[in-house]
Amino acid sequence: MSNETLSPEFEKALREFSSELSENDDYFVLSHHDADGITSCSVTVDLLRSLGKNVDYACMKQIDSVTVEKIREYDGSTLVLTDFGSGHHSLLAEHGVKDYFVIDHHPPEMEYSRQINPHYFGYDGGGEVSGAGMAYFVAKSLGRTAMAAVAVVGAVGDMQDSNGALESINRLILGDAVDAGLMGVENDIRMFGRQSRSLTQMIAYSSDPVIPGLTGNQQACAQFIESLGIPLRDNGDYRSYVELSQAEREKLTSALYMKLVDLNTPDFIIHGMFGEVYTLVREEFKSELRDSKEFATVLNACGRQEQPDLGVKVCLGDRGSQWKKAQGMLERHRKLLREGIEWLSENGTEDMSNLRYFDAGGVIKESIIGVVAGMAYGARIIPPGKPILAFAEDRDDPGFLKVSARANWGLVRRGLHLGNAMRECSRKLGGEGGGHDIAAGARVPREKLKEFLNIVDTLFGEQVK
Ligand SMILES: [Mn+2]
Repeated sequence: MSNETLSPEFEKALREFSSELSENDDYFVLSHHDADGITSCSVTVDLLRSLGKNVDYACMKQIDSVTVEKIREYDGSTLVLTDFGSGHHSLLAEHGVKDYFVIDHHPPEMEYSRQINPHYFGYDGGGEVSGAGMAYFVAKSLGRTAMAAVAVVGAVGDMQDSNGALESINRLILGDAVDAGLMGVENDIRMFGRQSRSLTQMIAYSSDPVIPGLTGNQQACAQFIESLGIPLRDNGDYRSYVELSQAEREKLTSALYMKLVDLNTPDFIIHGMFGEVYTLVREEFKSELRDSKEFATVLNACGRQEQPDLGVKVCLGDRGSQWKKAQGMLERHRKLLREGIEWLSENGTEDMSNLRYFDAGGVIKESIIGVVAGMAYGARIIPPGKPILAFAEDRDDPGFLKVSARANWGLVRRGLHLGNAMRECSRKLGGEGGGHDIAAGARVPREKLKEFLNIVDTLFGEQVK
């Protein structure tokens, strides 16, 4: 699977960290509420329980001056922060939180003795290892490897496979998951929904790449698939991609490939469509949990609707009542997304020189507005030539707006970096922000909206050559 090994320094630090971590009896694991955070929490809870410890846990959106007060309530247990914490030491200290452990992959704010973070060992937490991966390495150093596949879901949830495959030490975790018979790796089309979506939905809702004539148009997709002699249904039920025979898969993927070539789509976009897909082979056929990307979406749906604990229970193995509830979260998540996209197609976006934006004024919740923007962008409800900025009310502070920014690989290739732009521009106006090149976010004072748009517009113009 991989020639990668952990550096001896990293191995040693992991051993020291985990032996100190395991000295106590009662723990409280606190984690971020996205897919990587939920999986980080699950891997850590599984480890501590396997060691016979008492463990409670929670996941939340962020550590800030408000939520930090809640952290103090867990006095008495040993606090373990996962997938966040490395950037919060001074905040935690200011609020009297101490003696906590941190397992994180975000750039650390400062050295701290009970912290394990890949940046100190030459690994990039943005692409080489996720929060869940770090939790996995901690667990593995204590002999626990049962959660390898869940850790891979965390990495995929953090988009660490965006170059077509997991890289670097992420592949060690993948290798463990494969060796343990938990996961399968195939080279195939990397569209979302291979397990649980119908073929037409899979292609119509694909956001990267956009396929002119197909994206956003289920009817055209149905015709396209049928024209290849591939039946859409089997006994009346819509077929998903994983139900196709090998010959049908090849027919479909090469037809999509040819279509993109005919449309003069740049090579790197076509290449990005193919790569590794990670299957949790012990999960039920056509279940969302069988595909790592779809699994991550289930977890995000739980987190965004403030039920991250359901996600943790699913990761820890519940396939009964909690999984049922999590499926309900996914349904509702999809419904909210559909409604958001409908609102957007009716109301449209505002156009500036180097960006488009919309302000949903509270109609679309801040927790899903970024996803709505990304999907609408993919479906060409928003034209793909410029990045999109979406504004929503900040639930915790009405004086602020939440900004979600989305772009595509074409723009990123030309130099666009949304994370840098969000960080720089929001800071200038008394806000905060950051993120990836292709997806990022920020908070800005509400009365500075126009000013923010202007400086972002100018910066994008400088970034994109
Ligand atoms: Mn993460």
